[in-house]
Amino acid sequence: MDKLKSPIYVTKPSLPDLQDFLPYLEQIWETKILTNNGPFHKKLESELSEFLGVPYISLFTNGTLALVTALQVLGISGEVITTPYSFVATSHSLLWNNIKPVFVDIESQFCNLDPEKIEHVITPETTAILPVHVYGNPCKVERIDEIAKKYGLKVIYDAAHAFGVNYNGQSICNYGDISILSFHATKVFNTMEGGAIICHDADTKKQIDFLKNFGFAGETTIMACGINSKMNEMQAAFGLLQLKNHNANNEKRRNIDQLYKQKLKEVNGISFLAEPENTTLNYSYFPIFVDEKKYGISRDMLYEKLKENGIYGRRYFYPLISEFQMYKIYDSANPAKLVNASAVSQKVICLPIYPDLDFKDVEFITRCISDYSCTP
Ligand code: T4K
Repeated sequence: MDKLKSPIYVTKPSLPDLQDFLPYLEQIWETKILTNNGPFHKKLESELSEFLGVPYISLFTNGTLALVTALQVLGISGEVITTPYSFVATSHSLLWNNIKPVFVDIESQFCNLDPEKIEHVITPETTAILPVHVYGNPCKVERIDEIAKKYGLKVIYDAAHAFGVNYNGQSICNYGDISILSFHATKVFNTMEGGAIICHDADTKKQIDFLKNFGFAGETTIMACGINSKMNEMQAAFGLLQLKNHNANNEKRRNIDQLYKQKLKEVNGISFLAEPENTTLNYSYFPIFVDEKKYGISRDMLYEKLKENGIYGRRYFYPLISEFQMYKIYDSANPAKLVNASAVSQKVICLPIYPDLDFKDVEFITRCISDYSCTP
């Protein structure tokens, strides 16, 4: 089999044309407005609000600080129910707020927090639920909402993977009390680093804007112990250009997703996620799941063999958050209670997917995978 000329990584960020960025830079150089709610920041907030169909959005330096601030603005404390199957930033945001994470298992269909396991772990200390729309597939939002209402809990969605995802004809970010997005280089919409909080009312947005600017509520007034997590003007200008290309990029991702599915559907022991109903996806990740018995070699052996061929997939999310030393101390981190998450985490490889990924490369990747298959 032919070797690749250059490695293929799990993702490659999309960039606007450099020529198109220059006028934005010239404006920044001319005005000397570099940050603190400048014109590009304001414009990106307004364009994103319209593009996504969300009422209020506040831009951040990154998704992690957006999460930390989302918890603060809602006054979350005590215990929060969350998923172990995510990037570690999800749980870290709780620890930064002195909140105890309570891990609950996932459902295996879409790898999201299983709402049916939430009620068993609610205690008088529980104040909120922090689910993740893993790989951009919507959580069971109606059921989560129902449970939250019954127990008077807040819901903060980590929608870091879910930029542009619509569910039942509206942005997935409109569900819950608050959602956060990540605009990191590896995400479908990137501002190099970046993130956002989406909320439902003007007053919450105002409080968030105070919190991301040290807590200043005027020149001489501090309303809380805020932090500095404002997006700067270069990032915001970059984001304005990125937005123009988003739909075309999403279409390219969709085609790659279809090609993977077509090429891998016959490979014994390799499965992928079904498409959720009533959902417009963003094709941010392409996870496959390796059933060692049927496939013939383990997930890790396939992962290494792909690397030998220059294909750098990622095992998102292995290890589970609950398996990291700092989280093992919690009762809820016991693997016996996280059966689905543990199993999925041992099987997953996210294959490369990004708009500029060549169809020939997708075919090469799928050939590498089918060549290692072995029928029992
Ligand atoms: N919640 C969830 C559910 C998340 O997944 C994340 C972040 C967050 C919250 C926090 O949001 P942020 O604070 O990050 O905005 C990456 C990202 O760093 C992280 O943003 C992301 N999730 C996580 C799932 O993946 P790594 O350590 O796997 O990234 P890295 O640097 O190995 O990049 C992967 C590949 O992408 C590289 O092999 C090559 C390519 N790449 C990467 C970068 C950074 C590029 O081509 N150019 C680049 O600039 O964590």
